[in-house]
Amino acid sequence: MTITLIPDQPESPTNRPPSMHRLRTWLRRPYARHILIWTVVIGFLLLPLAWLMLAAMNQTGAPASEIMKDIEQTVFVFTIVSIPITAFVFAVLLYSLVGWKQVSGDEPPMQDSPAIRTNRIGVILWTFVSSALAFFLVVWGLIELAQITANSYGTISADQQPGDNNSVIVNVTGQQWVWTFAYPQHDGIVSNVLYLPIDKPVYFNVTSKDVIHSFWLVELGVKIDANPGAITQTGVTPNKEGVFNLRCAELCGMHHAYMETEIRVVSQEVFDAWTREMGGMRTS
Ligand SMILES: [Cu+2]
Repeated sequence: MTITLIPDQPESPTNRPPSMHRLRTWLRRPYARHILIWTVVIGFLLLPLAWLMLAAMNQTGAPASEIMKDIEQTVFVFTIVSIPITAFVFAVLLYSLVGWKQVSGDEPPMQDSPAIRTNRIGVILWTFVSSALAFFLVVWGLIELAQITANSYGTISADQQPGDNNSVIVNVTGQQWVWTFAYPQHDGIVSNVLYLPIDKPVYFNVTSKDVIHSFWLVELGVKIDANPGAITQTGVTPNKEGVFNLRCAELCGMHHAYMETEIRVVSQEVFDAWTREMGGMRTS
């Protein structure tokens, strides 16, 4: 029995050329160059996404608080940081869809140069780059989370909230399918529209009468569960006057989609006038 040696031996651990040489050979392949060019092109095409997202979020008047500003900044940075990897994945996808078609017929394609998956430099490079990007996102996320928690006054229980004139306490109750806001510092007036004075810390004590709801101040970047039998705390300092949206963000039954109302962020004078006016129609 004779053994015929095929001239183009497939690469194996014993005849593998050095990593750098194989990387250069791989980069010389026309498709490798195409994928890299497409990565750059798609990357630039995806860039406007970051601004588009902000425009969509700001349509109804956001950011109306520091918290929302932090959230928007995070969305923006995360979009930018994920663009290189997204662009590369799309470039490979595009090549697989369009470029790969050129290999046709029954013959399997020849191995035209060394495989990239076993290339030490290549493996180290992409592991390092994707890990560095992921690490940056984790660190950014943790810092922003701490910032947002500080701006929403963490979870300060009702008996520890400053009951002075420099802040507003609002007791929020969700029920199928309305929101009710009680102002204990202002003779317990009750409203179905959330009035807030500008530039003053607001503390919310949130609860529910029936099922789980979610108290979402859209343009102010606040969202917390409203649970029956429990009180959840959060807060915000509105820094923009205007009319904003308050929605329920937890599927809570048939009319969940209509469980929304207005947030009116007004000047201190308007707020005081409103509380005086509402004082006359006290329900508590
Ligand atoms: Cu609800």
